[in-house]
Amino acid sequence: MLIMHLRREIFTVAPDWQKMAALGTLEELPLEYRQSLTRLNLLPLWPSLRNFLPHGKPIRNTAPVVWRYDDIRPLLLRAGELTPIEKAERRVLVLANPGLGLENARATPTIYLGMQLILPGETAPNHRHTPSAIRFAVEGTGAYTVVEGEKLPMERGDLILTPPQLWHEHGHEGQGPVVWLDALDLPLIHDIEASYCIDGTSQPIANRPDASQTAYRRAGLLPYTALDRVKRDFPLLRFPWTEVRAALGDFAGTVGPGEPVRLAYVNPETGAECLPTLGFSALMLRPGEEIAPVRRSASTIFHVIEGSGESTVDGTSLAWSEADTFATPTHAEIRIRNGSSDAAAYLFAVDDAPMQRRLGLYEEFADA
Ligand code: 1HN
Repeated sequence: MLIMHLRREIFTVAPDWQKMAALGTLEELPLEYRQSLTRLNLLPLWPSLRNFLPHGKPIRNTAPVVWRYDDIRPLLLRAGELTPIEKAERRVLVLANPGLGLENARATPTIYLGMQLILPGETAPNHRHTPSAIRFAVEGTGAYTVVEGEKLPMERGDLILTPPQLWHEHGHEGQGPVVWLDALDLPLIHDIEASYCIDGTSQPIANRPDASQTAYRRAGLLPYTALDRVKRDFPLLRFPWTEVRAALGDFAGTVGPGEPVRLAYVNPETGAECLPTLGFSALMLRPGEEIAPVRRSASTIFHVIEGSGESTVDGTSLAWSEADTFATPTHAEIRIRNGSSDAAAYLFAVDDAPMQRRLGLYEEFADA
């Protein structure tokens, strides 16, 4: 549920003394005092208070940055030659935000992104882990993911959920390379020292293939047995792009010009986001259209499914085309423009709004 938090700012006028008093610095403290603190594992708060708690807006190190698929693809295919799958488990190049330190492997403070390559006949072994993950198919055909015994095809633009602690493994029965985008809440789960995995043997394919997609095929229709039982956390595991694309096209006919044509991927039993920490949506930009989504406290990444165009993120201009991916920080001012005057563009978005909602701090701002 989207809750607007447009607060009337009636308590924000700072008293004069607060504005004038610069806080004390570390250097002002005698060396011997600082050393005593350090010896006892103590730290004075006031020199770093403004860093922990800046006024008005968070400090954002996340760079608005684009990763071009044309740059990634040859290097990923080369990884396919350099590193056999047994030596990689998952053959992935991580999309690391330079503003957050490349070695920290995060696209935004909460979102991990990687491009994964699987070659014909390869498998990526079965495991389950605490971070939540999704796969968004980028290129190729014939790959699949098995989640809790359910075999899910991965065709271009399909969204596959691998929810926290559920068994999952991948394989490729087709021809040519297959590439998908992985998105995980790994940065958060790792930072709270809660990230780990358990390896398993390959899952028997127990259910009918793609059963969840069949059972929840159409919004507004649920398996009858869903009415009188506790709602399931992850009833639907695959969202086929052919269906999402068609839904966006029809929905566009009901949305005024300049208003974002955007559909959220949700749990069909509850209508809530489909994973506990990350949110997923698909956007359509009509020919020549430019949109300015409302400014939000969440960080978001956008992946281009089809088309090309340009975005402005806090004043930084980012050009993008098919299969490119770009990152936007929390609280960012974002404009997205379709560069084509005769074809629609389609974007897939991943954001951390669900985790912010759970923490009670998600906000939308009326100033955009
Ligand atoms: C993972 O489980 C996969 O299952 C890919 O394909 C990337 C990155 C970090 C942690 C777990 C996968 C991952 C990952």
